[in-house]
Amino acid sequence: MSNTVFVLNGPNLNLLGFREPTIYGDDSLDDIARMLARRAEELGLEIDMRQSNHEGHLVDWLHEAHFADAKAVLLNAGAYTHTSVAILDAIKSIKVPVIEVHISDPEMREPFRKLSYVGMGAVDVVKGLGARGYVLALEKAAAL
Ligand code: CA2
Repeated sequence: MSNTVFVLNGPNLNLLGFREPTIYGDDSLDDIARMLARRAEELGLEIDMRQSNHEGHLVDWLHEAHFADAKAVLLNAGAYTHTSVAILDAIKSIKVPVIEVHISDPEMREPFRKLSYVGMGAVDVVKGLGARGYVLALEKAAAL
């Protein structure tokens, strides 16, 4: 197994730090990447972080994590969390453990965010902790 942790981010998360700070906070995805890089160095891990607005990219990257023998995937699939059977099937088809991450707590929001297809395949979830939830998820990945 490699020491690389894939951090995959779904639709609209490229806007983090620029819009809706009351829900998602002030940190941008680049800020989160810097936090993760610092902690990863302490933990002896490598980070491969990506973002896409396209569902199929997330499916392809989950497969890539498998073929790269990644240690874990931290996955914030954005709104695809609540809709994508394709992403659930991809999670189930790989042997790399996936940790679901959300900045907000979807369960405390609109009813349609209560269902998580990602959660049906993930080994763990970190939600509602803002950007630092990614760091906690990395620590969980390190302990797997
Ligand atoms: O809380 C999370 O991390 C979410 O995955 C964010 C998704 C939402 O659909 C999920 O229910 C929970 C939405 C990401 C949208 O990101 C934006 C960031 C800044 C401004 C607007 C949208």
